[in-house]
Amino acid sequence: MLELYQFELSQYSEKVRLILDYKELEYRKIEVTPGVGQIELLQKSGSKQVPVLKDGSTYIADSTEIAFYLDRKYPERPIIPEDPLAKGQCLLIEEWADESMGLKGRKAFIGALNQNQNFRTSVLPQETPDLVKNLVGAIPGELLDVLGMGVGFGGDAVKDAKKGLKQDLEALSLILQHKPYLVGDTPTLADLAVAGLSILLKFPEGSYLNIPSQLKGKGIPGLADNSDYDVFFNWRDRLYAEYRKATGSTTPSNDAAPTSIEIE
Ligand SMILES: N[C@@H](CCC(=O)N[C@@H](CS)C(=O)NCC(=O)O)C(=O)O
Repeated sequence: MLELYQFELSQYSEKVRLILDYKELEYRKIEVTPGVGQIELLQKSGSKQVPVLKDGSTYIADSTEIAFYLDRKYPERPIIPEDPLAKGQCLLIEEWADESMGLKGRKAFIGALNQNQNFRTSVLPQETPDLVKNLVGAIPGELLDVLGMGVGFGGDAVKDAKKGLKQDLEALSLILQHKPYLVGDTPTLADLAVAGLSILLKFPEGSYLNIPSQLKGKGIPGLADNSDYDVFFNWRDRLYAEYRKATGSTTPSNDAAPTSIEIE
């Protein structure tokens, strides 16, 4: 069976989980322990970043490489169009989603964690005893590692990221207002990348992620709760309802869930 080395909260891992589900491929999730687990992953696969897919004895690192590999090896339900114009648009949107939306989403999410005690507490790893959680009062390095970034995001960087995301969400909402998918009439890698990479902006409502139920449907204030972007998030909900499998339908391994919370 395919194995996905991942972090549950990683948006690039989510992009791959959505692709695997869309293609109706069975897989087993392997939750990587930040730090020590990443060194093991590096030794096995050559990458210390998740996601990494293992197919037989082959390791494939990087969500884009994984997407290309899967479409080549498992051509049923293709995600990369053959038509040259559609293929060009699909690849362009996927690259933009990875390098722009995904990175800004991470920054804005960290900004929300910094500014919001409840939100921060909610995403601490489950093993963290409540007492420690209450005492920590700051984001533990481990969590920052999970999200693939270091400390030291200035307020301006977070503000700029959020401003850029607002433009992105407006653009996506305009495009999707009268279209079922970003390119053509069937889902492509462009849709799966954009939808998967948007989880940190607003966690999906359904039972798709191994996160506390209170977090579902919640996200970055000003984005997740802004009705201007309803078209986009409703579109994503429909895509998830149709193609993303609920948790429990994959074989978990060492799944670490964050603990319970309250966020505004
Ligand atoms: N370009 C990579 C980005 C992967 C990435 O940023 N992964 C993060 C988690 S979302 C990670 O592994 N961070 C830990 C680290 O960089 O040490 C992809 O598309 O897969």
